[in-house]
Amino acid sequence: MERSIQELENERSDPEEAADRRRLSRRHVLHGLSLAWFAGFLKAPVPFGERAPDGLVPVSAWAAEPGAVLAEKPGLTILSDRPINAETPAHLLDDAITPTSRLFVRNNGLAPIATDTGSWRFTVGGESCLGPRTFSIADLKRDFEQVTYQLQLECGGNGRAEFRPRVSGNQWSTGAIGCPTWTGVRLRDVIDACGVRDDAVYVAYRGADRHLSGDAAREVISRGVPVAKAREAESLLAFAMNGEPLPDIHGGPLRMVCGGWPGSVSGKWITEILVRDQVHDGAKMGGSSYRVPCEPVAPGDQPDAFCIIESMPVKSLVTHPAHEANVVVGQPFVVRGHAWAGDRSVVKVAVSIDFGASWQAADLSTPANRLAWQRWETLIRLPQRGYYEIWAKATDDAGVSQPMVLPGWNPKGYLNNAAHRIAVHAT
Ligand SMILES: Nc1nc2c(c(=O)[nH]1)N[C@H]1C(S)=C(S)[C@@H](COP(=O)(O)O)O[C@H]1N2
Ligand SMILES: [Mo]
Repeated sequence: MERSIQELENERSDPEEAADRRRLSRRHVLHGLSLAWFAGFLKAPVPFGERAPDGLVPVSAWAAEPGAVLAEKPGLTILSDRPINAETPAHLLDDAITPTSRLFVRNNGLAPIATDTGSWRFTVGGESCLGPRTFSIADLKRDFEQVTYQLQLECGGNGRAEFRPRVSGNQWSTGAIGCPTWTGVRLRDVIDACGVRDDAVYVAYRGADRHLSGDAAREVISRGVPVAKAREAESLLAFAMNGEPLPDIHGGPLRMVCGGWPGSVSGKWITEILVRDQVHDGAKMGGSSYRVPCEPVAPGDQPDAFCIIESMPVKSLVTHPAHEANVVVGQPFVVRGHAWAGDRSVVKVAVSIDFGASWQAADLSTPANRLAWQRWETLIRLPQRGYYEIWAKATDDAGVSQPMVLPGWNPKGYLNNAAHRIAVHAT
């Protein structure tokens, strides 16, 4: 069906322009398509169509191009292969705990060549560290308490594909999120082992990955978090994921994990931890990297000042049924997914089958621990044959809900937490 929609699209516009649009945009090749036109195309009714906002593009028309596959992660969509970046379709994120084979991959450079756990060493230093130390993975395991938490990891650019005007970078749709379990030691225990001076401001990482240019002197990415975030009980130096040694592709043998913040603070292949007396100034801490306008700007405008992204906003996914599923008219079926809210917790998830005109509350579970996503579930019944969209919207403990449309445009396309929509067909 995707193909024939694209063929129709080609017919009604300049082929070169259409090809360009397809290349540029994976989800919005059909800008301006009306729901009425779509109903005609489907040859099926759109039962709540009259309630839909004017100009709404049906989610079923967001054509996704089939991607190549990663051998160890079947079903993930590859967005780029150098460096490797791959995201997870929503229905493959249905597990309560994200299996390793279904966790997205986001690399800014090339993974290190050698990641031998036995010989791995990293240092703890920086201006505000009294006595720099070097540790092996065995030292960490022996010297510090080992803890396991389930922690969400979401790329700051998750949802970027929807921004208009379009922004550069990997065109993530909804799949740069996962919530596996992580085992390691607490970052605070490790920095305390070097002795933290009172003037400490930031805790940063350096990693062993290689710059795409091949220039060994160029840093790929080196970010961090304020001391208060680093000192939280759940902020880890992790050497295991889902009970197995941390895989190379996810930063093995050692990575930082600071749940609820943009994934870029969770450094992979850790070679250095720095206790800084200033806000860290490593690669991708400045300019528009992982920063958003301090004050909202009009789409396409440059802001006067950028602010570093900290906690991620409230968000949710429908992980079952799969997008484009067929269901039986009148028969109740389970709709479920996850919701998460950065440093906050989720207090409510509501689901709509009539383009947002009415909402029903879902059952919401408590998280496994702080900074873990929460499962939600509800029963839905579709009254008559036709095309429906299921929309899910979460609200956090500060009363903030997801927007229905794209939130504040920003130059790098971060923090899109618009409500997730899937298509279902009742027959
Ligand atoms: N050393 C290093 N750490 C890194 C990155 C990287 O490119 N190099 N990418 C960051 C970004 S932007 C994200 S979203 C997460 C992705 O982690 P994952 O690939 O394990 O899913 O790792 C972060 N840590
Ligand atoms: Mo990221």
